[in-house]
Amino acid sequence: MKKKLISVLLTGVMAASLLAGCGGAAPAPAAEAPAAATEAVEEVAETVEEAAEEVAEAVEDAGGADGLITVGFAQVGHESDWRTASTKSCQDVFSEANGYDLSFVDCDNDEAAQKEAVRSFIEQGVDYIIIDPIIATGWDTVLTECDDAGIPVIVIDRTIDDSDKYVSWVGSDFLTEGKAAGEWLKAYAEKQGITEINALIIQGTIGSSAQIGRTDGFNEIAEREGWTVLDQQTGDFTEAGGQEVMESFCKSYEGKFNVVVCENDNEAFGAMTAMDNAGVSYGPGNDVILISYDACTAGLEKVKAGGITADFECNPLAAPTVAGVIDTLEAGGTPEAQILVPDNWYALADAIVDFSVDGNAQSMIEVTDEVIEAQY
Ligand code: GYE
Repeated sequence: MKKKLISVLLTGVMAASLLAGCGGAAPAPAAEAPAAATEAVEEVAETVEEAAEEVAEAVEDAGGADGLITVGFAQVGHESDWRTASTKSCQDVFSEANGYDLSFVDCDNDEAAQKEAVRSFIEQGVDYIIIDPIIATGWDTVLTECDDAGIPVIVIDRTIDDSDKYVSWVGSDFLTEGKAAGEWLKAYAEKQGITEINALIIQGTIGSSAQIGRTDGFNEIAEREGWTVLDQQTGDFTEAGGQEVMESFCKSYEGKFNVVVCENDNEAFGAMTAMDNAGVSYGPGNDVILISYDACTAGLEKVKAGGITADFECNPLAAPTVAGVIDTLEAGGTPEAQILVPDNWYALADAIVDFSVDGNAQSMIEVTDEVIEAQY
């Protein structure tokens, strides 16, 4: 990029000095100026104009006049505390102070709007596109367009199933999160002497890889253990959605359930309101074991207060790792295709039990004020 910039600059300078040379000669009266000389001047003027255009283009290629790396980020939306933390982290990392010019689009959980956002980044000619895919499928066409435009795509958080036209994915292992919740429940129920599990699941946005992994992971353990999953319905990862689904569950399954699994903290907050209104007690030592995912600050506060029995983290701070991927690409290297962000599992002391996932022993973190303080 630098070489190209220097060569077009030189062309411009040479053409300009040629023009200056012509202009410097004692001007002949216009009428007498030989046609050839006029043509020569016009040609040089054209060359200068073209060179100027090329300079502008090369400057743009080299990261804009300000030298910033341009990044477009098509974010899922603003449905949860997790999402707020993810957005903040991206905006902090891809700041001007850090050498980036970020185009951020909140896609409001609208799949079509998300594809449009990506296409607008292609039109802008950004250097890199980051996508947190609302759902896992339907991506190949737009990713082919990114590929054709020569713009590297990095996928953050949720995964894409039907295309491999991206450089790297950085995120959490949702299937492991779901299995961890299931294996924890098995160990915790044993400790509590609970022999029968009748579970209700409030799922995330259907078709998102976070929903698919968590639902499949938990259900795998439920099937293996012969538990009853009474029902599973989506709350779309929102507090309002969680409350609405739980209100209907409380009516349909009154007195029949002893476990509620919410696929994120915000759904759990909504489910807690619905259970409060229906007079159902939940949390350690109460009628219903409440399991949640994300473990953002507000979620851990509910663990500490004895509402959520165990919270399975999904770390939203993947942006620094994505910046590392961009650094590798800028240096001409090949980043890893998949980079996992590690997660922790949280509960109060009494709900901390030993369990393993796929043969790997897991450890849990006891929720204290300091732990909450340190969380995002
Ligand atoms: O769990 C939920 C959010 O994609 C992992 O999306 C993310 C999920 C997260 O809305 O709170």
